[in-house]
Amino acid sequence: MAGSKKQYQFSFGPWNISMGADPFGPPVRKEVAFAAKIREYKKLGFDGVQFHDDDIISTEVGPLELPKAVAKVKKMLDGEGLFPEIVAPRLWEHPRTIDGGYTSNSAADRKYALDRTRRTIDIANQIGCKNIVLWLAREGTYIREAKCPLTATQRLLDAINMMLEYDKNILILGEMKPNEPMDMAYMPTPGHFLALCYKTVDPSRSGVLIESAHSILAGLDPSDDMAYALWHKKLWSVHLNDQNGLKYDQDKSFGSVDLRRAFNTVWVLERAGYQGCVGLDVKAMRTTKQADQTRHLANSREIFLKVLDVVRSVDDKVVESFRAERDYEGLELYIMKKLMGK
Ligand code: GLO
Ligand code: MG
Repeated sequence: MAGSKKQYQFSFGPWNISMGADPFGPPVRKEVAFAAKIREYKKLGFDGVQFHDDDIISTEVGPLELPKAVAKVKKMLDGEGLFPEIVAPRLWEHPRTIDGGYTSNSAADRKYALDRTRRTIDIANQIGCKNIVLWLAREGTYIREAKCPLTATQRLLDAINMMLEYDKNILILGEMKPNEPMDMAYMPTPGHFLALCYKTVDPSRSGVLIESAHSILAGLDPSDDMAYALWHKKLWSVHLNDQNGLKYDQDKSFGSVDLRRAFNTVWVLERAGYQGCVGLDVKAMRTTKQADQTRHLANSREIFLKVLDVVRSVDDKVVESFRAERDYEGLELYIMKKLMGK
């Protein structure tokens, strides 16, 4: 959109500064204390913090001590001039969620998931955040016969309705991913979740967060997934990153694999007047040294802003004339030259 000069706000989660462990090897960098991570945000040009419930307070903290513990973190954010962008129940680490949370076959485990979600909403309220993100990590199966998929769909809808009724101010943002940790997820794509949004008790408070790597893992183009959700007015946050083909979830720096895909992503967000934060769910390489452990965040932000410059230099009239002539060879070269700075 020529002339538009929207200022984007950037966010990431404390988990994006990591110790470099992978399934084949232990940590390779020292742990960074939570408070020290919070002090990195502004230095790196970020304003928003993405949280899991237990990033804010440990699950051990009882309901009576909860307000005081949350207030401590809120004070930390206020002191740094940061805002909490999202809070997500971390429903994939606890022994009670081995077989999923909301879709578990065990009634006791489903109760744990719902109780923990209500607690997450309480935490979000106290820290001043209305965006509740649901990454449905273990809501799927390793073998398809393990659970009833019809029951699972209903249970997911019931869980979301419970949240919307529990607090009339929150927004639910589903973050869909087709696989990993499970072999197959029940809601593999944003499109699946969007269909569910319209069946909830409050579709106006039900939407999505889309992560680039998750779309790529589903064989979809992130910019098309985002455009589709934007058209529905339901793209309320993004996790921009990159992914080298169909393998484990890589969370590479934004644009580092496919710059043209990054261009199309930014182009769509910019043209649609996307209002949410630019979340960067990126991971440092295992080889990264301790001193460089936040470089992937700064780099991803810088790449986004550089790609934004390219997007803003695109002349809509030129694009339209190529389209009108059905000259897509010409249009392709025009875009490629923009990307090459020629
Ligand atoms: C994993 C997800 C994960 C979520 C985060 C917030 O693949 O991308 O990092 O974004 O836990 O719910
Ligand atoms: Mg993510």
